[in-house]
Amino acid sequence: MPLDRRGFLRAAGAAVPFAVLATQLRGEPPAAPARITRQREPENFESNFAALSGFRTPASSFYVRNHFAAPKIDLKTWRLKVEGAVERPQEFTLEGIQKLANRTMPVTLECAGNGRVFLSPPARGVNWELGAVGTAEWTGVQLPAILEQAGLKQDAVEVVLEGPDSGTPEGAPGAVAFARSIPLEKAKKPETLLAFGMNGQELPAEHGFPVRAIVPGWYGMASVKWLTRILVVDKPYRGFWQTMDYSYFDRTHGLPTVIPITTMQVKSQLARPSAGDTIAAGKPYSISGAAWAGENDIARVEVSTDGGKTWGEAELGMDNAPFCWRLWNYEWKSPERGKTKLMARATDSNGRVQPMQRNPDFRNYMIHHVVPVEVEVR
Ligand SMILES: Nc1nc2c(c(=O)[nH]1)N[C@H]1C(S)=C(S)[C@@H](COP(=O)(O)O)O[C@H]1N2
Ligand SMILES: [Mo]
Repeated sequence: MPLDRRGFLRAAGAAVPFAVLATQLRGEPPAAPARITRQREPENFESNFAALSGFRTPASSFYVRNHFAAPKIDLKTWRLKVEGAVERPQEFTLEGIQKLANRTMPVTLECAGNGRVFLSPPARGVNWELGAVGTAEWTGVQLPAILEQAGLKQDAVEVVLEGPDSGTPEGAPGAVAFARSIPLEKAKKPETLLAFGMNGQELPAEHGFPVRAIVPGWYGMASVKWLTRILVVDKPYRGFWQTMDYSYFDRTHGLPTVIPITTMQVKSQLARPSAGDTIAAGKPYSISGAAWAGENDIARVEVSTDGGKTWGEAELGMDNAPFCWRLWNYEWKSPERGKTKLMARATDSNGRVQPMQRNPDFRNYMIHHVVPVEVEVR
C-alpha cells in the first residue's frame, strides 16, 4: 500500500500509543528548555539532559548533529541509489521504500562527541555536555531487504552510506559528502534500518527526511541522514569521516592504529541532580539518569554519593529494549550537609565496566568515563 505523508501514522503501524512506556524517573524535571543550542551554523542542538523525563525522547527535544547546512530535499527529485558491488543496481523513491515491509523499534543514538565539554585539556569540536543522546522509535525498511533486492556480489565487504550534504572540513582535500561505512555483517542484521519515521511521525527534516540510516548500537555518525546513496564496496572504505575524523587509536597489536569508531561504549549519566545543584539535608533525594552500552545490555548501574568511596545499586527502569538506554533511579536516603561528588557507573552484559579514567587513545570521541557531579547539601 503506497503511503502518503498523512497516511504515515496508520500505514506504518506506528499508531500503537507509546503511553505504555510510562515515565519512570522519580523527581521533578526542572522547567527548563528542552533543547540547548550549541551552534547556529550549521545547526547543532543538544537536549537538556537534566529535563529527561521518560524512555522516549520527543523529536522536538532530540539532539541534532549536523556537519554542514541541512540539505533542501525535493521529493520529486530525491532518489536513493543502491550501487557498487551489486548484481542489480536500484533506485528508490520514498514511495518505493514505504511500499516495502517495515518495522518499528526504539533505538538510542549518541553522538561520539557527547560529553566533550568534560575533557581536559579542552578538545576540538562541538562542546557537547550531556545531551547529545536520545532514544526514539524509528520506523523503516530493513537494510538487508534492500541489499537482497540488489543482490550482493561475492566480493562485497562493506556498505557505504552517503548523504547529500557536503563541505570542506579542515584537513580535507576539497568538498567531501558526509558518508560512513558499515561492514556487511552489520548491514545484514535485522536491526539495521533505513528509517522514514520517528516516534510515529514522518521523519523531521533535521533528523534526515526523507530517509536516514539507523545503525543500532553504533555511535550516531553511522546513522547517515538524508540518505542518497548506498554504495557496496569490495574493499574496506577509508573515507574522511572514519579516518581523519570519527576514528581512534586501537592498540590490539601494540602499535597505535587508527581505526573507525563503531559501537558505543558502556556509559551512564546523571540527569538529576545537575552539577552545582543544592540539595536539602536529611531529606530523601532521587538521583536519576540513563545508561546504555551500544550492542550490549545494561546489567547494573551503581551510584556513589561520597566521591567514589562507597557504591550502592541503582534500580533499573522497566523499559528494557535492545540497543536502548535504560533509565535508573537511586534513592539517596539522607543527604548530609556539605559539598559532595555524586557518581554513576554502569556495567554491561559483557562485563564491561564504565572506567573512572579517560582513555586518551579515544582522541576527542567516545567520552564515557565516570564524570563526578558536584552538589551542595544544605
Ligand atoms: N548526512 C548526514 N548524516 C549525519 C550527520 C551529518 O552531518 N550529515 N551527522 C551524524 C552524526 S555525527 C550524528 S551523531 C547523527 C545525529 O542524528 P540527529 O541529528 O538526528 O540526532 O547523525 C549522523 N548522520
Ligand atoms: Mo555524532
